[in-house]
Amino acid sequence: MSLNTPIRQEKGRDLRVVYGACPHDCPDNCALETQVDENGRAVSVRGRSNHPVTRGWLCAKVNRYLERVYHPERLLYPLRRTGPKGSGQFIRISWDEALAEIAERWQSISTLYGAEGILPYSYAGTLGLVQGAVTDSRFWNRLGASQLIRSICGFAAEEAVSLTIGGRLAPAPEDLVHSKLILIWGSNPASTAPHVMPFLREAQRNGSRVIVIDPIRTLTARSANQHIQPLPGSDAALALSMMYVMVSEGLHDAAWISEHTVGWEQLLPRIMQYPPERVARITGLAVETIEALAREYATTRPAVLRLSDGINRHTNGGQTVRTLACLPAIAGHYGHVGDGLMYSTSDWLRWDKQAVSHSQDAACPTGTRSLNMNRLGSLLMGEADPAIRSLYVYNANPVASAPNAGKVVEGLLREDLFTVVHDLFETDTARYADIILPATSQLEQVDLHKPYGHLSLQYNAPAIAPLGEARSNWDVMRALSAAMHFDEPWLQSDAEEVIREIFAASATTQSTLDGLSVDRLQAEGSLPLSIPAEARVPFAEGIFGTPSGKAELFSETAAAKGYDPLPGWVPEVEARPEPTRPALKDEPLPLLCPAAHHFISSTFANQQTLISKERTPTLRIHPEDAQVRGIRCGQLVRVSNERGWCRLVADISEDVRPGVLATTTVWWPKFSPDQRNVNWTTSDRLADFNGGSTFYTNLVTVSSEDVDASASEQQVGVFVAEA
Ligand SMILES: Nc1nc2c(c(=O)[nH]1)N[C@H]1C(S)=C(S)[C@@H](COP(=O)(O)OP(=O)(O)OC[C@H]3O[C@@H](n4cnc5c(=O)[nH]c(N)nc54)[C@H](O)[C@@H]3O)O[C@H]1N2
Ligand SMILES: Nc1nc2c(c(=O)[nH]1)N[C@H]1C(S)=C(S)[C@@H](COP(=O)(O)OP(=O)(O)OC[C@H]3O[C@@H](n4cnc5c(=O)[nH]c(N)nc54)[C@H](O)[C@@H]3O)O[C@H]1N2
Ligand code: SF4
Ligand SMILES: [Mo]
Repeated sequence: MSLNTPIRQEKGRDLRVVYGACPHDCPDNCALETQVDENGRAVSVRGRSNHPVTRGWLCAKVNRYLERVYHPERLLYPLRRTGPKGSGQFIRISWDEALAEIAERWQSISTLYGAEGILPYSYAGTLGLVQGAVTDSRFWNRLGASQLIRSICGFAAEEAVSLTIGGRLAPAPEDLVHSKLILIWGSNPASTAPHVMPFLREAQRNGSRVIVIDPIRTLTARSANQHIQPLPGSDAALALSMMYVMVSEGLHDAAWISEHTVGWEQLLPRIMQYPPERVARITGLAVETIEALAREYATTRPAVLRLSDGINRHTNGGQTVRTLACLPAIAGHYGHVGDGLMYSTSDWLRWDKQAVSHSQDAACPTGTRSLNMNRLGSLLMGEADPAIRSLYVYNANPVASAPNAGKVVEGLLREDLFTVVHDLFETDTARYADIILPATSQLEQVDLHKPYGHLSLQYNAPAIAPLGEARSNWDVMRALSAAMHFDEPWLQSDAEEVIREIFAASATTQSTLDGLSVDRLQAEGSLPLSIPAEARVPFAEGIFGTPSGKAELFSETAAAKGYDPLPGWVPEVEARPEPTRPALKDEPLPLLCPAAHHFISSTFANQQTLISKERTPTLRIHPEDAQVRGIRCGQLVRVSNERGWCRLVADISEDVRPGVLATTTVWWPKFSPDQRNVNWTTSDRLADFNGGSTFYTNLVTVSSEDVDASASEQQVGVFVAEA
């Protein structure tokens, strides 16, 4: 089955050890080892000790991976709907029946209306090359289905970083120990990239300072040397004001700016519009806090700025990230060990696009339309023209995780929509399916993983046989290709062959693959990318991947796309007019809904042990705001706006500042009060850049009054019982 299978003696038994990779949407992309007993059952999943970032431990979620793999509610067979949509009534059918029915429906849609009437919807289930990227492209390109714009997570930020520094290159987590100042801006690695934390601690032990800038007192903020709590959506103004202070006090790096940037003259007048006195009113921070932050960042060397995608999920998120990406340039913090912008390492290796997708093959129809996944509900409800007649969901749970989820449900209830869901579990989305297909877990499939948070590649060999009749994403694509009579060899090759093909094509242009091979990856599991020590610091030679080869403070490319060519701040589309004034009782407040510690989006949010640790879907509200509204701690409150509502358990807390609300996500609607979660309120409006998502631009009113008291106590009983 797999090549990397050393036998180890443990507890008197011979256990086979299989090397793998964590498939989840997490920058750490841990190297795993699974121990398998003589009956072919996995008995443990651990982090590999010789990996430079995993270092022998896994997070609170994947430590419990076997509970997921052997979960009693794993889907094991294909199912067909028998009751009304959403009723959860299904009967078992065979794979042959399921594939034949899907192929027949899709052939008929293609003939009558065109294959663009079929939309594949997927995102973060697995980030693997085969079970993600190849599955996302090959079959759909051949079919001529609508293309999905994969914008739900970091699309605005990726665009902003590319426009400014020309690519996603970042220092590796290990290099944080060289930083004297680590500025963590709108990012919560203690929960979302936990393997960064030991390096932060080591830096702190060596005397470095960690400053967290986040409206919420997160787990990361608790252990920082300083926590700065601006109002949401105000960060670009804060960064511009830091530049103002630097320029006013002569702390900017004029020599570096003149040599390595374009657009300084144009940016300067913009900076001058952001004196700390003005920005104190925008951010809710003290003038002294802004000044001190600017001075410390400008004068501490090396200083690194860590960003992740959280901060980009606002209507002004693209410009926020673009402004933040300019900060290191103004201070001369690019190109040295321990400095720079720590956003993503994705572009150290770029897979050959044609080998992945075969989109240029003659068999693939060209010019197919692209639809933005953030608009799923609206697309299903008429925005797409021609209409979407069939939806194929895999690697995703949009009823839980998509914005404006109420509208997604409305769309899924359409009688004329043929929905297929491929997942490991009967998610809230699967309940609306006409056909459900069972998916394999990572222990049951082959894949290759490129990280976005470090510099090693991970091969995932299958450790156990598929449970029941579960099939991997790519195996389903191959089966659907056969059912649709697509006979191109690149739709038939198995996962390992696909990996070999893409690896070989990519190795001709990617020097980071020098000396690596698929054979070595299979044998060793994980290998560092080939990056010479002197090339490891991004932009050390002062050359950026932008059109000018410099850090672009002014960007012609941005202008050509219709964006402001300069970094800048605009208020969010939904914002309080006077955000620093105490909020009145009925006044809507901004609600942030970032990542939960024990889930990854909605993945793991159906495991009882992890649900118990996360306790209950809460609304963190400051004591002053709770008092005006007469809200008690532990009470079920209603959170609503024009898009919808949900109910959350009030957690009165100074983790949030007055006028700001927070919850954590993503809870499964079916395990939430009224079977709905916070995404019934979040917006499907698109961000300023690249059609990005805007989950965190969300004004809501909070009230306790319209909740029926007895129902409320009952529900709180259910949801707080495990606390
Ligand atoms: N445990 C866990 N790990 C995960 C995930 C998960 O759900 N759970 N999700 C994975 C995925 S898909 C992703 S994209 C990453 C996300 O990784 P992160 O970006 O670290 O996660 P988020 O929680 O989305 O956002 C980080 C922080 O940004 C803050 N923030 C939001 N708006 C603003 C703002 O306007 N200004 C400032 N300064 N801060 C703001 C939030 O309060 C939050 O604490 O994590 C991945 N890892
Ligand atoms: N309120 C709110 N909503 C958010 C966010 C937020 O911060 N707040 N974050 C957003 C972000 S950053 C992201 S990336 C999205 C993620 O949104 P989604 O991509 O929808 O992620 P999940 O909700 O985790 O759903 C992934 C599904 O894939 C399934 N899966 C896992 N592995 C496989 C596999 O190999 N094959 C198949 N077929 N299925 C598999 C899992 O069981 C799970 O049901 O959520 C977004 N939603
Ligand atoms: S979720 Fe992240 S930290 Fe946890 S095992 Fe996977 S890669 Fe590692
Ligand atoms: Mo994400």
